[in-house]
Order: sequence, then C-alpha cells, then structure tokens
Amino acid sequence: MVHSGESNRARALAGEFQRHFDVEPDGVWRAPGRVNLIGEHLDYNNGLVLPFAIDRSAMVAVRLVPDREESDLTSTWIDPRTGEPARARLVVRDVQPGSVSGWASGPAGVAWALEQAAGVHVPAFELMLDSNVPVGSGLSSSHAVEVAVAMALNDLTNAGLSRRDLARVTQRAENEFVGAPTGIMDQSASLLATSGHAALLDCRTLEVEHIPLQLAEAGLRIVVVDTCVAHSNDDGGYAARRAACERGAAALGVESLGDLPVDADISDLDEATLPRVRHVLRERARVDAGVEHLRAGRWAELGKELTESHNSLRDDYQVSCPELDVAVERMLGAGALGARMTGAGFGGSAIGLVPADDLESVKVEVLAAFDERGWQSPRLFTVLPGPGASRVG
Ligand code: GAF
Repeated sequence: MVHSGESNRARALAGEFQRHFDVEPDGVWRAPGRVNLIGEHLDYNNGLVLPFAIDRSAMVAVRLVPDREESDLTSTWIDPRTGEPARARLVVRDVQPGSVSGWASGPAGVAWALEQAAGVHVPAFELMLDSNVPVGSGLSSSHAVEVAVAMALNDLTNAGLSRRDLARVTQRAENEFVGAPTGIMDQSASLLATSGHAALLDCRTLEVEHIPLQLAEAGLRIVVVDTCVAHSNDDGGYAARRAACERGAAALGVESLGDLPVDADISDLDEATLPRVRHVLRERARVDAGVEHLRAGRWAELGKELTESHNSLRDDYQVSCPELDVAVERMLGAGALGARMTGAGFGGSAIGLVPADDLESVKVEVLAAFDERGWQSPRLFTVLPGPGASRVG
C-alpha cells in the first residue's frame, strides 16, 4: 500500500505537470530507492543479496505525444547551475547510446532499452520528475528514476513486460546507455520488494523470498547516514572491482564467483585479486547467516554480520572511505547493534541497526564526529521497508 503522503505527492506532481505542459499527464508512477541490508557487491557475482525498498521514491508524471519528434523532460529539482528546473529535450530518432548525458540519460536509456527488449516503438513523451531519494547518496536514486520511467513507458506503450523483464531493461539502460557497469540488485529491489519485508534476491534468477523485517516490533530503527560524499558508479572504481571478480573466477575455473563454494581454496590467487574474492565468498556466508538471524529475530547477531560486512568492504574490497568508516564507528559506539556502508561505496551512505532508545545519541555522536573533523554535516534519517514500484495516478 502506498501511504497517503505519496498519494498527495502524486497529486501535486500531476498538478505541476498540468501547469507546466498545459495538459494532464497520462499517469503518475513511483519507484522507491533501496537500502541493502547485507550482501554487498554480490549481485554481479550471481549471489544472494538482502535489500529492502525504502519509504522514499522517485515519481514521474508522463504523457505520450506520438505526433511530436521531441521528448520534453523536466524536473521539480532546481539545477544549481541555472537556478531553473532541470530540463532536457531529446529528438526521439537520435536517442542512441552515447547521445544523451546528464540526468536525462537514465529516462532516455530506458526508452531505448524498452524498444530493444519489447520490440515496441516508444514515441516522444512529456515527463516531469520529482524525487525525495537524495541524489548521489548510494540509496539508488538514479535506479529509482529509471524504474519509474520503465513502469510508465511499459504501461503506456502496452509493452507487456513483467517486473523481472523491467529489471533487465533498466540494467541494460544503465550498462549500455548511461555507461555504468552496475549489477541488477537496485532495480530489482525497487520493482520486486514488498512493504515490511526485506527481499532475499537471487541475482542469477531474480527469484525473491520476502522476509519480514519487523523493526518497530523489535524496538529497532534503521538509521541512514548520508555522508554527502557524492559517489558514482561510472568513474572506474566500481568497474575495477567487477574486473577483479571476473579475473578471480577465471583463475579458479568458474564462470562466476557465485559458482564456488564459500570455503573454496583461493590461496593461489595473486595478491591484488585475492582480497576481492575473499570479500565475495565471506559476504556470501554472511548473507546466509544474516538471513537465519533475521528469521529467528536474533537482532544482535544480525548486527554483528552487518559490522563484519563493513570491515570486509573497508579492508578487503576497499570501497569504503573515511566518512563512512567514522559514521560506522560512531554509530556502534553510541549503541547500534551493527552498522555498515550500503550500496557501492566510495561515498554515499552508511546504515545502523539502532535501538529506538539510542537514536538520539547516535545522531548526536555522528554529527559531532563529522564536525570535529571539519567535514560537511551528514544527513541522518530513518527508513522503513516500503512497497515496490507502482502506478499512483
Ligand atoms: C551499486 C550497484 F548499482 C549495484 O548493482 C550493486 O553492485 C551495489 O552497488 C553493490 O552491492 O548500487
């Protein structure tokens, strides 16, 4: 169920669309960002991951304009360079990989990938975007936009693709059009997760088991610390980690690291590859253990797996940064049962599994730690497991 705040947002967005384009949209669609509880950098290794959809989302109001040659995209987001709402115009027949940059490349890439996958023609469209997933926060803000657009264009062109198909479409848009070599976790979480649950996702098959995540009942909260260190998945670090995993798999004679037993002997790997592969295998074991702890309500034990995951991402996978490490340390010091970076890393957000009574001291401690170091103040907020993507107007 979409809560009333989101219905109000959808109505407001439809109103904005009408004021801007002087006509009603064909509809409004929303797609949430995600927090990955555990299972980091496993999706492109065909592993199991445990994300949940958060109660923050991207929304798009869309109208097809088949008689026009140009799509017209705008956003409620004010571009700081121009002081105006971000805007883009795209000539439909020229939309090809490499032809669009900036924020419009996601929506354009989705239109392109949907045409390839479903064999439909996606005509020109008018689109207005609104999102409350902080951009660059590692909470999958760009995938949320892409999924919302994929849902809209799938409905409006009667392409008839399933949610799993749409996950593959948005991944293709991201990989081949936007140029970021990301896996399939984020869009799958946005499309397949359900309210009140974490989604145990098999990244090979996209099968999902929904596991109750009853935080409030356990007196717990998930705190997000958005470090405001902007992260990006297309600047080399992410691709280098992927390449190391592929190198490791080839050296060990398997197609992907998901094909190895978690206790495989990896001691013959070269010293650059070994720690990356070690992270992947141990993280797979941590997901298995974490899921069992979650099912049994062993929150403290789940918390320990989260913290171990962070240590491994920091030391073996080397995708953390000082801001994430300090956020994790301070959350743990102030009472969190566990804490870790979430998402690709290199900036973005950390999460903490925090008893409700310790929420205030966690906030105070983290803010003080950033202040002491002269770092930009992080944004702290709690998130709940919300519903997956849907049409809302
Ligand atoms: C980013 C990517 F988009 C995901 O596919 C995943 O690899 C994640 O980093 C790391 O687990 O969010």
